[in-house]
Amino acid sequence: MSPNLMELSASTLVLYPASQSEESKKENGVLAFESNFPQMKGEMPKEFFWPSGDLIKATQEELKEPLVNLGIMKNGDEKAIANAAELVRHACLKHGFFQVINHGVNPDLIDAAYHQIDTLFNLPISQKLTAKRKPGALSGYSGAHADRFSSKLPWKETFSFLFHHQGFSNSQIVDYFESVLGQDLQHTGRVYEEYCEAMKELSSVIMELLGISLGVDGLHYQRFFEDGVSIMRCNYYPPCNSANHTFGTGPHTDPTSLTILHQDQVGGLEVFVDNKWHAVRPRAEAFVVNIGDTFMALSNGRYKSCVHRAVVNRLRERRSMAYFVCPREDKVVKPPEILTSKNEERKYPDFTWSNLREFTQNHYRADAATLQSFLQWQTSSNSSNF
Ligand SMILES: O=C(O)CCC(=O)C(=O)O
Repeated sequence: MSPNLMELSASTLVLYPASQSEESKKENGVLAFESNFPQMKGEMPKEFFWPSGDLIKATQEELKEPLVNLGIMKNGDEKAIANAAELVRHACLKHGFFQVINHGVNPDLIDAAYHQIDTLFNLPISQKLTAKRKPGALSGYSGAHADRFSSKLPWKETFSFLFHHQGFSNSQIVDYFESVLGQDLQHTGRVYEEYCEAMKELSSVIMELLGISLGVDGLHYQRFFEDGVSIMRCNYYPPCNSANHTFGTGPHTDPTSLTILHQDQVGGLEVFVDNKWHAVRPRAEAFVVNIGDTFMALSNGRYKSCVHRAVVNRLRERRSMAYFVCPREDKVVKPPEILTSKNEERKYPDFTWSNLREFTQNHYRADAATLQSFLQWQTSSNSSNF
């Protein structure tokens, strides 16, 4: 078994606001993390310190990821589409990161979604905890992921929720927000409903381009994700006195298929390429797109799911919004035949997103070796079932 298998018996860090009653501490049971707590103003709690081996600084060189103009996908200019596909192909063979511009998402909607991050994370901790993520679940509020880990905690708060691509009402997110946070959050839910709808459209265009870039029918991946269930995550990184000793998000690859991320202008996203950490320049007009482990398998290992991380800032808070595209959970993940027919071996056996999700949620802390470790785990669980 890999040494990185999760500490399932993680003792939970508890950082309660001084004002919180003993009663409600017991009721909430687990963690509360808020940078406004008096405890967080002084020395950083030891659970947030990362080993020095992990704290390697980024080079001065920014990542040279391409800026792909998606406007050309609408007007059908074949030469322009072929050029864009070539840019994507080159980037995905090397590291799996590119940015998209002229993506068609209304900038006012992006601003509104950022505004709602403030609404969410400014809620009183008691209210945030009513939406606390349950063990093994994908949705809900999490402070520093201390419900899952007991060390190397990330300096952040997150709020995640699911978005079904089809078969659900157009108030699925409003309903979720109301159910976990109450009626006051109806507007927040409406903004994210619209944002996720826009992300779904955008992901479909990117899937078409990825298909073309791999020489696969442009509709193949679009169809594969048609009935998927994606995950939307709002990240809030408070300023941190000990920024050089911790991370906002530790080094990891995304086990999901494709990530479409918007980061604010503070900057902090970094990618590990050619044995160095490179910053990804924040661009208000662009979305950062990266390949996840599941898409790496769908491309038969051609496209890279790269290790990335987010650093925190000593003085400024930072926000980002990540939309993780995922297939329906029981869909079998395998590359299209055209990618394996030319004497090219299958790099990975069939698996379902639901199995990989379970592995990364419950058994393994995502890192560069997630996919390989998952496949070993899957093989050993299958053989122990005989
Ligand atoms: O905030 C960022 O820039 C990166 C976030 C991220 O990698 C994640 O949420 O998985």
